[in-house]
Amino acid sequence: NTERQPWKEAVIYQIYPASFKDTDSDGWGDLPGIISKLDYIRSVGADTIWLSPIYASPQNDMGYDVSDYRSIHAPYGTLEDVDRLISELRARDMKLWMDLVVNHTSNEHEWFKVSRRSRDSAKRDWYFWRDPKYDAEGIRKPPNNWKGMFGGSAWTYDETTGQYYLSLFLPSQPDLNWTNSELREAVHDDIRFWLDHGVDGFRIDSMNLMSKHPDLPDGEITCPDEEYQSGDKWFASGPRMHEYLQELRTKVFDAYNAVTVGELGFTKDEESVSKYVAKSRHEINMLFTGDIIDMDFGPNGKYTPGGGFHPRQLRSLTEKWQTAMPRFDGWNTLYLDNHDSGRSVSRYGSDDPRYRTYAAKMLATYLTTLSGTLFLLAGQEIGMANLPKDMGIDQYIDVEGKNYYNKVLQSRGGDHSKMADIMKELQLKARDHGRLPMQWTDGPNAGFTSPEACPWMTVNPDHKLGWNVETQQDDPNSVLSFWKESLAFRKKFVDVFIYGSFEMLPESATHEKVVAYKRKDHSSDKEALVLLNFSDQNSTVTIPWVTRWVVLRGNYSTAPIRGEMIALRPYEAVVYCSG
Ligand code: ISL
Repeated sequence: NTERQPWKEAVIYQIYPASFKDTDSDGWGDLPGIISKLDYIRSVGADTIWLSPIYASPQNDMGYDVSDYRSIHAPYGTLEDVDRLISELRARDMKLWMDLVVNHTSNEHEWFKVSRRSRDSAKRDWYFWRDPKYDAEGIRKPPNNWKGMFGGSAWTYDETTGQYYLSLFLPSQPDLNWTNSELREAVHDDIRFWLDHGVDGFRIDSMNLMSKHPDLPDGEITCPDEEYQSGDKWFASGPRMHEYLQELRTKVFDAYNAVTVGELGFTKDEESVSKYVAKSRHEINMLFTGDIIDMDFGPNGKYTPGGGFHPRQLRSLTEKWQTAMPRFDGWNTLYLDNHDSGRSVSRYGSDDPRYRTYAAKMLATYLTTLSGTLFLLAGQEIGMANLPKDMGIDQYIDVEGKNYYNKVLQSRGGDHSKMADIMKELQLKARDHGRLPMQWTDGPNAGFTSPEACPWMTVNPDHKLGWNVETQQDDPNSVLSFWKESLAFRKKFVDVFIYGSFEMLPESATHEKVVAYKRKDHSSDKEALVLLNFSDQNSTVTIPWVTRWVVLRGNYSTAPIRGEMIALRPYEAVVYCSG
């Protein structure tokens, strides 16, 4: 795992294409917009872009419902635009990763249209079709009790043939049946199509759902009051999962030296994770285990009240993966934001104007001083935050949050005034926040689109208060400047921060709100200590040996007072180095 590789040192900038930059005033970001910002992305210190899906799609799930893997959703542009993007990236020594959404397609994909036509259709077996069940009263029921990821049953009834098809996400996202080898080959060909165009890597969406238990058994009844239950034990990391990944690797990715990162749900224990990423298994390069994104979920799901963030969770997950990956020769991903969640500064830091800059810089210090490949969501580098709390439910448009809100609303007699607890969760974690239009300027529509255009998603009004690229670009104290410096700093000390060893200081040795760890170069004595205060209060830590160390970096303009007792100011981050 200390073997140096460009992909391990890469900084990957995730672009949610609809929200990045619109050049034709339709309120929807596009490929020419992305091309126009490549110099900017490079200037931040990123060398690779990962595009959330840009394929043809009816956009029921913002492109995670693909209707044709080989063409581009028209508002984004054309295949020629992708070719131009690739050559512009090459000219800057940058790389392109695409999102690979092959656990399911859109119901408008030609494969599904053929599949649904008749029970003996040539592509019937490319999806999961099953007969209905009937209860004692003769009422038609789905083939099993699985709950869909966005609510309701995971099965959709189709009148055409009187059968149900499996749709773990939306009814318009039917699951592909990977046990069918013709389907697998068709998917392989579609992937090769992009690799031949020059794509360098993929983020594999819902990766470990691609193999299900062949019998599709009922999920255990854990919520007796609910009609449908979680079936994850049977649909996540199924028996042929590793076979499919090894096949993808040897038959497709290897010939192109493509790099892959898989999204992993449900089976996140060390042993399962090691099977995906141990180098010797030749499957994928890295994983998003997602547990860092799920830290503050409620006990019965993302938006159920009763969750919340404590730095203790981050301390233990960071220690777990920083120490586990080297053990099984895997490689970490580092991320705090993506398009499925709230902005990290609002969730794990603070978007209170008094602390926001410090908190955003503190989180940047966390991400840039750990071992792994670093992923940044567009806007994170300028400290973009969640929608303001005074915005009501009508500003939230994502299907996941809306479906959940409506389900609870119904159970509370349709009374919006009783929804404050759920609103609070949405304000922190709704997927909308990760999808807000990029804030380029303090002008109309934050410069995301022209002033007269209507952006597809609410623009956060805080772009007028300095939370935009233009304002931060020339300010040496801005979050943006801090990110640029932090990424350069990380590069300068790759042997410590990217390839070095890791040791977490226990909570008892520091402070409950302080995350503190040491990083050490394997081949020299160079050592660093990182102290991060996840609190809006001063947190005092006592680390006697650090009195001899020097401060390398921090997010306050002055270093904390030197001594055995270090009083960290709100959201302060300090990096010390031994000698
Ligand atoms: O969004 C989630 C939590 O808020 C996740 O449960 C998510 O549904 C899961 O991680 C799979 O996500 C991916 O596939 C979905 C798509 O909606 C997400 O945007 C994508 O990241 C279906 O393709």
